[in-house]
Amino acid sequence: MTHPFTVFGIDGLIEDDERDMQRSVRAVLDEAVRPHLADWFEAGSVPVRELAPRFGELGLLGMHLEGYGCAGTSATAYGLACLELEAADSGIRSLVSVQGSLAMFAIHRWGSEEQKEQWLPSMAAGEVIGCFGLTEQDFGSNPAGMRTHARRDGGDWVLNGSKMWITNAPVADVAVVWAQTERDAGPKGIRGFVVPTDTPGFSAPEITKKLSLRASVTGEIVLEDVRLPESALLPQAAGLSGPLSCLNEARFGIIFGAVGAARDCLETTLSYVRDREIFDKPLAAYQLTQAKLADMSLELGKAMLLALHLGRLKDAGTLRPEQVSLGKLNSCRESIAIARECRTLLGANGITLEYPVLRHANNLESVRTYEGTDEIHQLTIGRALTGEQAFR
Ligand code: TGC
Ligand code: FAD
Repeated sequence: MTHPFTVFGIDGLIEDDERDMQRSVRAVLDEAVRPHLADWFEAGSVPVRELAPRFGELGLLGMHLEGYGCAGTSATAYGLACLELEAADSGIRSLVSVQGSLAMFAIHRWGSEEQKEQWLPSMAAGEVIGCFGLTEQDFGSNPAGMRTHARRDGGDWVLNGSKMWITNAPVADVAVVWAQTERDAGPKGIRGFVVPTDTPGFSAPEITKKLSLRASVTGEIVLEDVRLPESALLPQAAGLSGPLSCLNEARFGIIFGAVGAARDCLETTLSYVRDREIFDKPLAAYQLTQAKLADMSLELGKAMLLALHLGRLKDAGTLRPEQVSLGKLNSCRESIAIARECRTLLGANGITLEYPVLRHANNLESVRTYEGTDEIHQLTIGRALTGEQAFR
């Protein structure tokens, strides 16, 4: 049996140190995460506080950021780590993405020196958990319309409003919250705040009954007269470009991550079809099966090539947001198709948690929705192609 990536010759495109890092991440996941995933998914809970320090030790939190206890790897290496994390479960990759690419990146890119020194080393170690509150109930795809607001009161800021669908909010120690600070300024008035979650007036009820990303904690953020000192404001970010710059980082991780989920589905399925006998011969020996496997391998390999190409562009400092959209759209769209097709080959076994494929397919429903839906990325690519914005 030859691995789809080997057919594509992907191995030669990955540096030795990147492959070593991938192997060590995979080994930790095999030991500490993979055996528990079905139970966590079924229970709808995940031990974030135990996992975060393990991931911190591996240098996975804020992995491609420089200084402040962060590993400072290449972007491509970070992407490959996301691939391994999501090959375990999208919820596990989400934990790392939200911590490193959203909460830590926001502070690293837009924070004051004091904020960086206060928060980043303990977040890199996984001792402090962060979350990132942008989305609101009625403002998901269109965060520019957010209602959460911050008003000046003497030297303080007072925050009121709510955020929805926030990964890790119920377990977080610190939240990066985006709020409107001016009545008539539109998106230009959007500013970011670093909010310790024990601040009076802050609460984060958990969202339950999810059918997707069950091995991940999701919550609301409710802000009722949350009073913060001036030093809580992210001084360098003004306007929507602040949060959107963070989304570029998390979307980049998903480009690789979703490929990992699809790889896991296809590896599981390749092994299954060789063992499964139907009408007295292996399922792998039927032409219809091989056609499915060939088509899935083709899309998986193409998605991986695109991810690596975009990773190298990011490392060269030339990656543009519309290129991130190309990758996020492609990886999510093709990975979910692969997961669903793999499920067909597993028959009834495919609907259980004994195999990871339907867990991945269900997770990928969230992954194709958060960090910009398929349609938002189509419109972003469309805008780059035509010069016309069609969001509004
Ligand atoms: P638009 O007029 O296009 O831009 C407003 C300002 O932002 C700048 N900008 C960007 N800057 C950095 N990176 C980008 N990708 C940027 N895109 C735009 C732009 O230059 C402008 O700057 P300035 O200086 O002129 O003010 O804004 P718009 O209101 O038309 O919105 C565009 C749109 C629809 C693409 C944007 O709102 C969008 O991306 N919507 C989707 C929202 C989204 O993805 N939310 C994700 C929330 S976080 C999350 O889901 C975490 S999931 C957990 C996990 O990751 O695992
Ligand atoms: P909507 O914006 O209501 O979209 C509904 C449909 O309308 C979609 O198909 C969309 O593509 C389409 N649509 C929207 N605009 C247009 C348009 N202009 N033209 C055509 N079609 C359009 N957010 C955070 O801030 N932080 C987090 O940590 C976080 N974690 C999440 C975790 C999970 C498990 C999930 C599911 C979501 C999370 N989100 C988080 C929220 C996520 O970013 C939003 O769900 C996402 O941006 C989409 O917003 P929405 O759900 O409000 O959908």
